Amino acid sequence: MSTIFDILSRKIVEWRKEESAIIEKGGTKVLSQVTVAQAYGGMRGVASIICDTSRVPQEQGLIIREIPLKQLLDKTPEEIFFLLLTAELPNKDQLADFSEEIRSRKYVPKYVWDVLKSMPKDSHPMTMLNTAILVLQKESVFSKKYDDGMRKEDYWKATLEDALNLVAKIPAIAAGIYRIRFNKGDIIAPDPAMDLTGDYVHMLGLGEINKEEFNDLMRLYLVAHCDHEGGNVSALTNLTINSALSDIYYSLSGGFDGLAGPLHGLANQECLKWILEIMQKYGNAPSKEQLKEIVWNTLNSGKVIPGYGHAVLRVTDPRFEGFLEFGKSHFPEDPIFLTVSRLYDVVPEELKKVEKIKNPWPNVDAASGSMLYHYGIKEFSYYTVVFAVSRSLGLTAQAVVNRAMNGPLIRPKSVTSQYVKEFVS
Ligand code: CMX
Repeated sequence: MSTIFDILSRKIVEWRKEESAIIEKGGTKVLSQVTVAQAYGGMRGVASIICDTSRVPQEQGLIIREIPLKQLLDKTPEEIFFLLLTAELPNKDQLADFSEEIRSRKYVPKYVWDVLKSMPKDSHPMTMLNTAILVLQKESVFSKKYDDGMRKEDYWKATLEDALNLVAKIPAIAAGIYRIRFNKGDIIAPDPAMDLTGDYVHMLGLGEINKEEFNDLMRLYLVAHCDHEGGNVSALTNLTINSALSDIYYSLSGGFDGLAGPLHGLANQECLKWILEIMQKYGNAPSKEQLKEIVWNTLNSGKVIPGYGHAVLRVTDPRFEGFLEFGKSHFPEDPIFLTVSRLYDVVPEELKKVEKIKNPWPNVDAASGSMLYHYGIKEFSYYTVVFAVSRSLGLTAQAVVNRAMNGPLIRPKSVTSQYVKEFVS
């Protein structure tokens, strides 16, 4: 049997050769240019970093290791994590071995719970998640081995150890945060036999729900949010921090600090808050006219429509479509889901009327919260934590690949406004 370490050892030799050949052949070619507007505009569209785990063409949405997300919606998070790391889906034996690697690492030390339980009762769940990851940093294999003089070509192995430990523990931490923060009773211990999704659902300890159906939703949720190429706020932050050889406990919690912003992963919380406000005002079945009115009220008050628009995408997000399909087949009559679907009929047409908005279509956050709400997770400040459980797969995989490829210190050049003023004149 071949472990994930053996599989990657073989692949990395090839990947390193390929990279050297690319740089040797075309190292001086111009990949992208930067206009003054792009320098002032958050570097949109400037191709200047390498990310091999996934890509997001603007007319297609997420493609993981050259497989479109839509073809992966029936997979498990373990399969997706293996794919992100190795560029191949696992066969049956590889999956069994890889799943066991993860299962054996899922136990969370008591000191993490002590810290979480002593945090202020009104801490945001994302603050609790990032605190827990930082508290765990003392377990970093990378940091210990680095102090012991680890060789550069072995950095990826220590990073992979950290990645497996983090991905295995984060569902337990996330479930524990749910129970502590929202007074749901004692923390529920992991079940040694369960897979990542099943155990997360088990440890959340939701009451009377259709467990099988919720399990399937959670599997879909953890697959759909796993990665979104390398330039978004959380991925770029993770890359930058990790490039200083800060281990992935530091870089992942830093990336998740960015995910906690309302223009990024917190949009799912904002979106459900907005939908509940709409329903409070107009009842369970707001008409299209009422929805148009609320869209314009929101825009005119200077706020964004949460869950709509994207920095890269120019079509409906396939992740949104995945959730829409799930809702249609499992709870088409749910009033919140109905409002989500009706908003999809109304919002894009209205946003198209606002010239500056480049993408009027929904992103993943427009539907994801309504799914969790249906199964009883009504505390919407928790939603970004579920996003983060999934995104830990992509961000840790990106870090392993970057260390394997001896990724450089990230250090773009900044210029002053005075410099640009003189440059343009
Ligand atoms: N509602 C209102 N205005 C919007 C908008 C929306 N949904 N989407 C974009 N705009 C505005 C921008 O705020 C910007 O206005 P200013 O020039 O006044 O600042 C203008 O349109 C141009 O923006 P853009 O080029 O179309 O989009 P950006 O790359 O700047 O921003 C995003 C992308 C996602 C931050 C933006 O669309 C947005 O704020 N959407 C709502 C929040 C959201 O759903 N975020 C989740 C994204 C997915 C994720 O990361 O999880």
